[in-house]
Order: sequence, then structure tokens, then C-alpha cells
Amino acid sequence: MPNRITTFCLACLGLLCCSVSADVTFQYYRFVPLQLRDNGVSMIQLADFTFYSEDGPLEETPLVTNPGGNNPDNERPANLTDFDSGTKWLDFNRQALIFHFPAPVTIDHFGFTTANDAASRDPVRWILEGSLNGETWTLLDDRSGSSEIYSTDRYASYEWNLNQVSDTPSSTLTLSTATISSPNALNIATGTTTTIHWTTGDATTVVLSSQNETLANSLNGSLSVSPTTTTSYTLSASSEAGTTIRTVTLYVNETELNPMINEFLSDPSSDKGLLDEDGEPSDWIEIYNPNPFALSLNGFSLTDDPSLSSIWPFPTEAIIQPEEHLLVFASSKNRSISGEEWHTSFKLAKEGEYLALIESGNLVLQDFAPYPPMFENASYGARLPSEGLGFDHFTTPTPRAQNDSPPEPPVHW
Ligand SMILES: [Ca+2]
Ligand SMILES: [Ca+2]
Ligand SMILES: [Ca+2]
Repeated sequence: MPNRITTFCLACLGLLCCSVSADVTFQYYRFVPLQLRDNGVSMIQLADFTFYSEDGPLEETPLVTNPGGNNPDNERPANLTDFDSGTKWLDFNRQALIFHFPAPVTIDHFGFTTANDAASRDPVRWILEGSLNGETWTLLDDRSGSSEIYSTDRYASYEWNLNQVSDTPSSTLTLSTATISSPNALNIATGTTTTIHWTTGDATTVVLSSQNETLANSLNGSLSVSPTTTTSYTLSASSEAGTTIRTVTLYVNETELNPMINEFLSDPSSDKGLLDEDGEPSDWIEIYNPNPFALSLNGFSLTDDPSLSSIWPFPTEAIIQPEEHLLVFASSKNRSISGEEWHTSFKLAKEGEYLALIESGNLVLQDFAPYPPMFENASYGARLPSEGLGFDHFTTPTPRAQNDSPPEPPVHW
């Protein structure tokens, strides 16, 4: 039996809404077919039926039942969850499917794959419901009046949004001073004026609070605060669809650790690894912020010049968020526009050369004088603290992410 799967771009077809996803969590899902492609047919079939979270298909396998159904021996409901379009479920009676998961699962859409032969047996109108107990059902997707007819292609996969589920409120929460802002956390000296800004969308109730004290209830706004000790602020935006919560922390007089060069790569190959916005392989440098609060990189520079006379400064608006791994391409393309990809004015020599992170006034915060020879597509980076201090070669580079464990050095290194 053929096992070809065609997946359609549903954003193009308008079937799957690609805006903010609306999650629901249930232990039972019930698919009730209401009409097949050929309205005179009572025999339904599908090859696969899949539930998706934001991260992709769910890994949990539900128990699938088809109460009142009449299935041929080798075309049982369990064939729907084997991720094999060559096996199918067929029901002569066009009854509902119930998917019973071992525990509640969160989904934001679902999909199915059509089976072999008769396209007349494809469902074109249905409802999908969710339940926590298998008895009380909530309508999630209602295609009872649908006139959308999809392709008659066989073994084609379709994904469907939940058209009865409202999006939970959107919201933003930001801390800012005159020089820096962050949606996560800032560190201030006592007395620094700090402003909390917030916006919400689709919310009916908004509470900005700190230490169980309500500070504001407006949908959007800003508020100046001046705590004397480290304080967290929480924005809770609610509607009938649910509640969205965001939290920011204002650290006061915390010790700041310097940002650091955490990893770099100097010998990229064109057939694998990271490409820049021009689609070209490039050297790169990863900067890490070890603090739980954002830092400004205004005044910081990178250089490969041991005399420090030729440097590449970060944009004045540059901010590195808490524990962020920020990437700068070392391409010599010299680009430093805020909000765009950053490229130093120099490249990194693979035989090893000088590299430094410097602060204003040519204060060298960290340097390699020089770094050792590099290997193709291997990076050089800081070991994880659990693996001891110092730098090592990594055969699996991790741009914009925590460094991997370094491999045992091969004999030829
Ligand atoms: Ca199957
Ligand atoms: Ca160089
Ligand atoms: Ca990394």
C-alpha cells in the first residue's frame, strides 16, 4: 500500500489560522462527523488523526474508540494514531470518534490525513469537542455549516484550527529607565526613576500588582516606581477565554557581572551551520549575559586588533536580556543597526588571532591573545560551569543557545 503524505499549506488555504494560538486542555476529544464529501454515503474513512500543540504533533497516544461504529477487522480506530497513512479507520455507520488520553493534554489545533481509494468517504462537516471527564463536552471546532471542500487528493494531510476557541488576552509588560528597558528584569541603583509600561488586548479585567497589592487596573498604562529592595511586578489580563500573566523584576543595587564572549566560530563551511541574512556562511561571536537582569551594551566593543585602535562598537541602543546568548556575525560586513542583524567590521582568522570584548575607555573585559587554531564548523567556547572553568573546542556549535558539553578531543587535535 502506498504511503505518500502530502501536507498542504493551510495558511494559504485559509484553513488554519496562524495568528496567536488558542490552547485548550482536555483529557477526551470527540470528533463527530456530520457530512461526507458525497452526501449519499454513510461510510467514513481516515488514515490518521493528529492533535497538535504549539510545538508540533502530540507524542501522547490516546485510546481511540468509535462507539456504535462498524469497522472491518483491519480498519480499526487504532489505525488513526500510528502516523502511517497506509493504515486507515473505516466505519460503515459514520459514528463519532472518542480520543481518550492517559492525562489531560493541551492542544491548539488538530488534523487528519485522508485514506486510500474513495474520496467520497472524506468528512467535510463535523464538530470537535473536548471533555475532562468523558461526560460533559465543550464545543471546540464547529464545521456543521462548512462549505469548504478540500482537495480530493489521497493521503493528504490537513490541519484545522479550533474555530470555537477564543484567544486569551495579549499583553506586554516592560520596565524602563532613561537608558535601558526590558520585558524581563532590570537592575537599578536606589533612586533611579523606573517606569512600568503595559498594554493589553482582548482583556476585560486587568490587574497590575506587586506583593499582593493592586497598583493599577487600566487596560494600558505606565507607572513610575522607586522600590528600595528588589521587587517583582505582575500583570494579569483576563477575559472569558482565560488569563495571561506576565512578571517583571526590578533588582535594586545588585552586583553586576560583565557580559562575556561565550562562544565563537571562525571556520564555517557553506553546506552546514548558521547562515547570515545574506544566506552566507559567516564567522560569529556569541555574547552571554550571566545576570538575571538585562544589561546595556552601549559603549561595549569587539575587536581583533591587539592595539585596540580598530574596534567594532555595539549600537548605542544594544541591550542583552537576562541570560541571553546574543549573536554577532564576524563577517567584516560592519552592520550595527538596532533591531537588525549585527556584523562586526572584522573576521576571525582560523589559525588563531587576537579577540577581545572591551568597554568604553578601552577597558579590556576579556581577551584571547591569541585564541588557538580553529577547526571547520567547530566552535570555541566556555565550558559549562559543571565541566570546569575555561574554554574548549565544540564539534556541535550552539549559536544563540547554552553551550553544549565539549566532546573528548579526537587524537588529531
Ligand atoms: Ca494510520
Ligand atoms: Ca581578523
Ligand atoms: Ca552557545
